[in-house]
Amino acid sequence: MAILSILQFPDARLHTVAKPVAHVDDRIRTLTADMLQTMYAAQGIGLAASQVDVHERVIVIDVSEERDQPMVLINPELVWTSPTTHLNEEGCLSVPGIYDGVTRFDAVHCQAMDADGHSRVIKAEGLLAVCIQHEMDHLLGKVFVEYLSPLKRNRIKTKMLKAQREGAR
Ligand code: K1U
Ligand code: ZN
Repeated sequence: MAILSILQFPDARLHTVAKPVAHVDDRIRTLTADMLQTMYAAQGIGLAASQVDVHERVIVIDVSEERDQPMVLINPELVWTSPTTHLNEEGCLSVPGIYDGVTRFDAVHCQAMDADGHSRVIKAEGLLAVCIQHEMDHLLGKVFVEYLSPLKRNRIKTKMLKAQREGAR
């Protein structure tokens, strides 16, 4: 297993639209194992392949307290969304240190394949539902700051570029 490098906003590669996975094979299983290790090392609850510069529809999630319930979602699709929404505080491993409110469906049903290539429907609410929606946005090339006002987004962009310049010194 390996810890992968996470792209940082405003890296243009974060806006790439991911392609469906054609075959769940050992290459994809290695990718999901590496993504889980990367997510746990970064203390995240989710990670999309787009964030590690792999533009295929793969997500890993673990919202459990004990960090012992990894989920792998390959080619995820929302097959049902609740009629109600909620404003949730979100963070992102590609925008470290920034937290803000995003409106999401309260509950979703998501069809996806697991690491064995078996298709299943995940019925999610609460933090899991929020995380699935956040990670599926990444696969569409969308970062959560794009829901914020242009003023906020530009401030975040300036702050991130400054931090990246200082970190590179
Ligand atoms: O996609 C990512 O960058 C991972 C992201 C997922 C996420 C967090 C909160 C709401 C929606 C989606 C993170 O894991 S950010 C890490 C973090 O700060 C956090 C961890 C647990 C709960 C809330 C935030
Ligand atoms: Zn994110």
